[in-house]
Amino acid sequence: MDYQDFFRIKDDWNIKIEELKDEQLVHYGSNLLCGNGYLGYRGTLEEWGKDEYQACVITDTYDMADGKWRELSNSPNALFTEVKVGGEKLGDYPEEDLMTTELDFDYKYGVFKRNSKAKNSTAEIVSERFASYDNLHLIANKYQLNNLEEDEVEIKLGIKGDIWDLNGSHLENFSGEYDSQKNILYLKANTVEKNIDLITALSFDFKKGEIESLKVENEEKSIYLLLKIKPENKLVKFERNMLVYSSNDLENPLEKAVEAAAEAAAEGYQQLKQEHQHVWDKKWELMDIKVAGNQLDQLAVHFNLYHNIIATPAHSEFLPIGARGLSCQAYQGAAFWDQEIFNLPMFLFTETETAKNILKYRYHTLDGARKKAKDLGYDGAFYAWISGKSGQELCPSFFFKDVISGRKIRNHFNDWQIHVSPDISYTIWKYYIATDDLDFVVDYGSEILFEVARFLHSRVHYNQYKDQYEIIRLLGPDEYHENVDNNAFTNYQTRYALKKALYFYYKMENEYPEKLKNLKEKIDLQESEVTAWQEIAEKIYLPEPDENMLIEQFDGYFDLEDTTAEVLEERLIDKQEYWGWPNGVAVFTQVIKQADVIQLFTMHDIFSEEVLAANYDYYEPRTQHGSSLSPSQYAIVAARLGRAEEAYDYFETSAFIDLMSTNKAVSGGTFIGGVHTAAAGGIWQLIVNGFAGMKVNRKGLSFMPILPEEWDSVEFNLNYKANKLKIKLSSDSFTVKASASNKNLVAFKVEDQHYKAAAGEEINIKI
Ligand code: IFM
Repeated sequence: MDYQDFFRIKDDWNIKIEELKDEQLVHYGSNLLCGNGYLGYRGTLEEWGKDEYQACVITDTYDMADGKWRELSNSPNALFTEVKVGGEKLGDYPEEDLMTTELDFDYKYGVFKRNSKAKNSTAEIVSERFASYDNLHLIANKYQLNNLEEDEVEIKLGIKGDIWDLNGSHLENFSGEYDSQKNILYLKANTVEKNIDLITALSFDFKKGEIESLKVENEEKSIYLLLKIKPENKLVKFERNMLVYSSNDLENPLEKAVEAAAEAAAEGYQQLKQEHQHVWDKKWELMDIKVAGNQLDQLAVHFNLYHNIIATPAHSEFLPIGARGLSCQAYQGAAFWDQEIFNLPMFLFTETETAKNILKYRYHTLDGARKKAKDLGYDGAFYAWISGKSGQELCPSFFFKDVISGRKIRNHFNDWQIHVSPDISYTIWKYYIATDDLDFVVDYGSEILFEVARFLHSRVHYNQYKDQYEIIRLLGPDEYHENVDNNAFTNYQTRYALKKALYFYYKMENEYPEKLKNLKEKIDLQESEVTAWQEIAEKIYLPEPDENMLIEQFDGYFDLEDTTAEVLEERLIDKQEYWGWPNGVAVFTQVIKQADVIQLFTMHDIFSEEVLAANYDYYEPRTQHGSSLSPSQYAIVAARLGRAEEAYDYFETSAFIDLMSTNKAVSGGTFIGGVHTAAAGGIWQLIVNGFAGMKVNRKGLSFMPILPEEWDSVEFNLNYKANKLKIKLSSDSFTVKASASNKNLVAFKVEDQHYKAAAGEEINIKI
């Protein structure tokens, strides 16, 4: 497959789609998403509707419409537009051959542009929009009709409530109004389950063209204006603003939406855009990664960084990052382990406050995790596999269906995939060593650490014959093998989580005895529990490298049929078949869905290079990369092994998952399309932890740089313990420049040498 089948490169930040392909509509909608962590407006044309996957996903609107999936709701579409020129329809409708369209997306500022030319006349539609970072509730749009040969243009614009929903319609009780004084329309509705009010408002302002008549049309779920316009110098041009507020945002969302719509109209598109760009400029100062020597890769890096940023509700400490961000309703707009292990690291070393917010979200959802533990007969906090706002488990027990028999499949992601809890503890530790923010750990993190330790205590089994603790009946990162015992990744994570809980318990005992006392009272923590954590941490079974240096992914893995994903592919009766539990083609084989032992290596620096190499060589041919999380982790280990070109191949696989739509949009009958935000976050890790070889642990900050030959250099920024560093890596040099505003000397290691960078100092190292 060639990238040009999907897009063209315009420059380092912009892609171009020269001709729309009907079969790529899902893909455009997701990839060309305007978003800001509050909303995600899919990359669709103004005349499109639900058949073209038009949707605008709104954060914090969890609701269940079909009795099964609790997911984010979509807002009605206030950018809807239908045009008739001289009585003839004008627009680029799939399967109607009226126009040709070129799309352009700017990943620097999240600006979507279209340029459509009529086939049978000189008319053009040109429009542009962005989801503002200055006012998160706003999408600003300018829309223009050019070269009109006719004197009469009819425009239907307004707010369309009939939109694409994945699992049932979330809104009811629609009522719309038009305020002719202010030129503002609004549509009010509420969600069907939780009764959240959702207001969509629209202000507009004609800049060219005279409104000759205006009629309001109310439909069941929509409100429109039918306008007759006289073009001015063959032009019609208007600006408009879509505003969305919900009753979860504030008490009177209607008043606010109307007020904000009027304010936006008064400011005008250009001014709004400048304010929005200013916020992005500040973000890119911290988060940009510059790749020299390959413009396609640079563009792909920008694409991925952009999507990781807009998926993240940085404005709130109460909301999760969805596995598909706000690109659609798939994966319920909810957090998986992806959030801490894939999305967060980029923020941790750039926009640290956002990393803190993400962890605070886990603090605020402790009750949901406690409930899950209790419901399943455990103690402490068992974090949801799929976590929405409350933290209660959103993962339905029946997720996939057997596409051959049509019968539903009981998956155990919700009760056996336990590593999400220690993954959160792991990340609290990483946050602590990268920021020295002990206050956060004492005030928030410690409660999570203790409750997770408690959960793990109640989840492990003591094997009296071996005098060791084991974890039976679980699934690790590789989701094709459910119901296994002693998944290496999970067992190592468990020990880690227990040790970090103990570390902070004793630290607080010494340094914050009063706070520890209060917390112990709050969660009724007993000394005997802490003693037990110590014992489990010492005696938990940790699969060690065997005589071939191999770590067994779980008990008995090496006894399974040894084959490859390609062979299994041929055994499929139906291409859509689910490969995992209980009897999918991979279950009784060594073929794994995603990095598992390799995931352990990217997160724990405790194994020798020999062990890394042996396991990489073993597991790599057996990994299907059926999860978008997988390639970035293989790339990191490949880079650590000095295999720059293999790492680069995995970079390409990971970076283009969405750009070239390589992952399936439907699995086991369930829609799983949309932007793969973990892969997007994985690109940052792959470059920083892989090619630059950055590690941050108690020993400090270190790098093992290696550059693929396709690139001349890579540059990125780090925020490490509140000091800023600019890093530049080329094939023979590694440069660290400490910001002049740094308060401390920054110590770091490159390969085997130690360095210290004073404020303003630049250190060039030959590699
Ligand atoms: O969390 C992942 C999991 O590891 C693989 N399946 C998809 C989930 C969401 O991205």
